Amino acid sequence: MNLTPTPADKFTFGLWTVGNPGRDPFGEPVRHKLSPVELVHVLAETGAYGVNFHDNDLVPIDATLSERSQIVRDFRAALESTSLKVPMATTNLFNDPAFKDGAFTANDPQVRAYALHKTMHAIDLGVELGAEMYVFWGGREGVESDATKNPAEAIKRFRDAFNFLCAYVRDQGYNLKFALEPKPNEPRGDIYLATVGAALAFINTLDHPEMVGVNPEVAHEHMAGLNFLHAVAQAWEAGKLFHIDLNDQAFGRYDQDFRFGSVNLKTAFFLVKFLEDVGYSGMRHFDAHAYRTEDYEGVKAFARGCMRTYLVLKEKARQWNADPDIQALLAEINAGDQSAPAYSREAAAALKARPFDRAALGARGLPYEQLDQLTVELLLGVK
Ligand code: DIG
Ligand code: MN
Ligand code: MN
Repeated sequence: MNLTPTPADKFTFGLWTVGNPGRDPFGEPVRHKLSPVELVHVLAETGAYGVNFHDNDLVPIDATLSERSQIVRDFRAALESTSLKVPMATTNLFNDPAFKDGAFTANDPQVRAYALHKTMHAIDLGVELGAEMYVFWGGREGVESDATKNPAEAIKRFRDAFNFLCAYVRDQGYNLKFALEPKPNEPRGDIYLATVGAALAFINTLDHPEMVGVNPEVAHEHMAGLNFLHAVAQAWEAGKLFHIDLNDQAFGRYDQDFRFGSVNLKTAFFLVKFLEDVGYSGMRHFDAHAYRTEDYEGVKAFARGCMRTYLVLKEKARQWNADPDIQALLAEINAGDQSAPAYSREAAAALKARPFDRAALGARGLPYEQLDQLTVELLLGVK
């Protein structure tokens, strides 16, 4: 089995992933900071296709214009020497204290204006380096107390911001799409647009919904206790799976952002199988970071592990699709005319008049235990 990543796999990582110094709410950094240029070389060494960034991962928030220019020149040179691409960019609207009450949904209109200001400059930076996808994760867009904000007003503020930024991108003539990344909580007590479903409903209320999709993250739907594949499938079916954040996460825990497939192998398998079966052509972005125990060799092992597990599961999906026992059970399960009934008055009358043997419908055995066991044995390598 070939487990060496290629550009065709479109594996990408954010600077903030392999560059995570290992700080957590209860401990100081365990790794020295690497520069964006050094991180590009780390990712190139592991075989990644692309590198993404928040504006301030690359350009410090208080950098001068000349410092910005030098940083961009150095970064661009590293991209050229490694052939790494920048498919996606995003804005850090969560670190700076100015955003402590949110960015686009903050009660202070000056903060909301500053968030638009910062995002437009960050969009310019992303486009300058080749990004065609722009992610919005609203880490601070929420509340600890609903006494502080009317949630319907917050949604209106979100809509005003995204309508303004879509108009900016159109006005600039940028080839750029937006991907909203939901999360139910953390760092805020509750975050608005908490799930993929909420984000999909919101997108339909925008002036230019065609420009906006979603960036589902495994950990975030798991934090909400949801089936990640179902969220991804709904986004895909709606033509809104613009990007995806792959990682792993135990249910009912803080945002762990673990290495892809390191917690729920079976759910990771069904996800990879879906993405490959439907021909998802977007980036496979690993928004995860290494354990705090690791040095930079461990960080590289983390990055390789994300990509290797994806490739193993991609091969397992091919085997699943080719397995005669599995396919025979699927044929049995899906027997009969699966076409949707077209409505007509006659069809409705005939269906209402049609007799059904309800007992027989309920008595039919479905070989799901066999099918799932075959899947498990294929994943365990005994099939
Ligand atoms: C967290 O899951 C968020 C931030 O890391 C970033 O804004 C976004 C990009 O994938 N994911
Ligand atoms: Mn996360
Ligand atoms: Mn993410």
